[in-house]
Amino acid sequence: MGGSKFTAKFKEVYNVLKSELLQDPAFEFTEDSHQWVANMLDYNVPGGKLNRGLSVIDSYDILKDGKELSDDEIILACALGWCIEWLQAYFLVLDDIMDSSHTRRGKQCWFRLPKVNMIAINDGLILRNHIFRILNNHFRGKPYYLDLLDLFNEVEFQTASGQMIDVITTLQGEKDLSKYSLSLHRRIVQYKTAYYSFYLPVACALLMAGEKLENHIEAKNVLVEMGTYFQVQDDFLDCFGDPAVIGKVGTDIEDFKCSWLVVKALERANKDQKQVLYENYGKPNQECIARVKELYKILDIEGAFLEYEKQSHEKITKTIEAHPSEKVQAVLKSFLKKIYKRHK
Ligand code: GPP
Ligand code: MG
Ligand code: MG
Ligand code: MG
Repeated sequence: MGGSKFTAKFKEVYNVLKSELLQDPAFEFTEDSHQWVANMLDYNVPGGKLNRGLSVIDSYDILKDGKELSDDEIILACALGWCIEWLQAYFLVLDDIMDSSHTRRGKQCWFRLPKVNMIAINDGLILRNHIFRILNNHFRGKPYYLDLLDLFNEVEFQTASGQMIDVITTLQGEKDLSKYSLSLHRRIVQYKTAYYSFYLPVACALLMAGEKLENHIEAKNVLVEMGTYFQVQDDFLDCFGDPAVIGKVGTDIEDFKCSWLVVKALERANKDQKQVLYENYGKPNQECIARVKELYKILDIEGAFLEYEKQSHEKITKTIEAHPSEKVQAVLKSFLKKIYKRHK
């Protein structure tokens, strides 16, 4: 997990954006609402790994080929990075409600706070709207403003569609678990995770650098591949990660999720072992969860994951090295380095 030389500056820009949003002339804040939004932002926006946000400025820096960035460029790239962190906060607040999760980034999920509860849904909407307030404040008048709006809208649509198939697939799974397959899993994670987590940061940097996105389809394909790999890691960590490190307690087994782990387990299981899965998967019961985890151990799903991780890394590296532009190669490699063999 390589650090970014822009981390300190990036964190400063959060405070600037937050205070701009709290002085938005389109709304007359009362003391209570001012306090609510300030607190809601601090709780949900800055506490993650910041990988997505920092990738915008890291990528932009590489695209500028060693030329020193001006203060203005740094602030703009950081603001765009924060728009992605705001998008992520918005998704996570709502995802935790849908997944009945308990913890996130080492704290109670926002909606679990008694004073918040379903107000979290509206907070999700506020977070979403903040993105377009920030874009309007800082990018209106830039030649790529319209492209940015289109990009954020398209990626949000793809993510919500991915989330839709994530949640409706569990209805299928409840009827017949054997329907879960690698191709179904791939489709879900491509849409729910890869576009917003991997393509979006690099696409933002490309637009800032004056590039047209239709000329970067190959980079997009590699980033979607990386995003898929990233979500397989997320599925693995949901079951085998250390909650103290990943900051969340997994819920995929009891939630009946079409996780990479259950798909692999179905692939490897004999008839009796499949029966164990059918009887215990998707039940909110500690003993059932423990049975499923025990079966994952017996089937060496961890070994299957390590093998997948190695092969996927090799394949992505080869694809990157075949890319015609060395600058784009460097952007993609720096992103891959941030996530390879991650534990959180
Ligand atoms: C990750 O799934 C996907 C998202 C956070 C996108 C949510 C999209 C919405 C439109 C709400 P996950 O549930 O595996 O993530 P985690 O393990 O972090 O809960
Ligand atoms: Mg979730
Ligand atoms: Mg989810
Ligand atoms: Mg997960």
